Amino acid sequence: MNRRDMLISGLAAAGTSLLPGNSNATAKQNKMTQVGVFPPGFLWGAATSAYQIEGAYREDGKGESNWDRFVLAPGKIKNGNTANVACDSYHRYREDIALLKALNLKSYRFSIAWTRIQPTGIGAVNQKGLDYYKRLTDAILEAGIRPFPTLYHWDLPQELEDRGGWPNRDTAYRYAEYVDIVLKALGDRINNWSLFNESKAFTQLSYWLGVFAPGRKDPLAFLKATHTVNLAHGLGFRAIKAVNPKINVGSVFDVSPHVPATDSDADKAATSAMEKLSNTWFAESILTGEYPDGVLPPDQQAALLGFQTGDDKIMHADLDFVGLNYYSLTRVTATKESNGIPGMHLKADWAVGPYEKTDSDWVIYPQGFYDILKRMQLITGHRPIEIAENGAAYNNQPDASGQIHDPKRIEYLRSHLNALSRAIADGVPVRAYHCWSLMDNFEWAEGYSQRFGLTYVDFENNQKRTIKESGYWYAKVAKENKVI
Ligand code: GCO
Repeated sequence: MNRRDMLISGLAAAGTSLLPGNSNATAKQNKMTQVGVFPPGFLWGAATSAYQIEGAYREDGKGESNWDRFVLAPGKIKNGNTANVACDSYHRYREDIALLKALNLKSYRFSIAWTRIQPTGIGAVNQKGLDYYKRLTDAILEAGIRPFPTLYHWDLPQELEDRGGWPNRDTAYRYAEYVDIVLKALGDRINNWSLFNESKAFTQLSYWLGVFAPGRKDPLAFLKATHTVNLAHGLGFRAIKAVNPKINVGSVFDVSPHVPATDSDADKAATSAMEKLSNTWFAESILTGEYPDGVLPPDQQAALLGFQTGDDKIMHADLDFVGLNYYSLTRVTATKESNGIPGMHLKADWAVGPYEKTDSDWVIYPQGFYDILKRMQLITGHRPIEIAENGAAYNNQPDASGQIHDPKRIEYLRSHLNALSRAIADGVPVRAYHCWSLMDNFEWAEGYSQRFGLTYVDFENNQKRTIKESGYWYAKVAKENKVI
């Protein structure tokens, strides 16, 4: 199952009249600003994550993660792939930093594997793991690039998964301890940290839909997981500030404009609820200490989440910046049957509509990038925004001369960067853009079947990296600070 086929897929193609379009206001603004031109000092980067690129899954004292375990279960990952080796970036990180340099990038978003730092997620620190991230960070800094780590990009120590994973409230406290260890070791050389990657995606896909590790299909466990993750945000935020209050702390949220499948009242109401559960359930709750109304039945909410007195204070974190990931659009339909969340009768899907799609079957909708930035600004306010991910899967292979022509990725990036520049011109304070991804890598349940990289990785032939045509194009954009 494509991991983005949220809830039940297979929505009948519906009319498009309700899709957010190019408003007149936007058209007017376009005339006044130069589309595709970015403010001076705008930061260009690329993103990866530990489990997707590092490999070395048992090296230097690393413990087992939930993904190390999950990939072994038959039928969970396309072609039975694992990330035991992945891009072998654990050993080739210098090569990968050289790629960033060749692409003229000034920010590298990577993630830290908890299991390298605390093999079981509890107690004992593995010094070799900390040393690895020190070496990596120092090499990034030497290259004149900003290190921009994410503390949690989905690879939970298996021991903690065995103890209940994110639905278990205690995991939030384990997470804060891990954050404290990492910051004490690396806080002297890294100034910007993200607490989590895509809280919505991993809680839904791991505990509700069962397509990510550990593969549970339990909507009520999912709700509990969302609350634990929100608590972990507040605890992690304060753990970092206790090490050094000057360090900037943010978190990365995956966001998508939600549109009703038809203009019926039922579809509109369903869209409003699902939109909040997806876009604001984490960001707004963390920033305000309160969950948005209109998602769960008020009289059941505390019990469903395991919300205890004082949790509003624990989960509250006045983040210094917000990371946003944008890929596609979500369409929502009201249904008769429940989707397992009390009070919710709907299904949502983002792979429908009369649009062109990427190779992973995701609808291409650049206007959605503009729309969601304007929407999220209502929640994030004055805080600087960093685009932590945006990109597309196109599976072009090397031609006879070994070059990779991927014109559709260039087109995808061009249209999305143009939309981003319009949002900035219209007042959304975005200061950085990271393309997903620096290189082809392990795409979770899709294994190696989907290539998101600016760089081609030959997984069969010694991991050879080759910059794609889109990589050269993006390098020029980064250098000139404008879309070409
Ligand atoms: C995500 C993750 C990445 C993915 C990328 C493409 O957004 O799901 O942060 O790990 O690989 O988004 O699916």
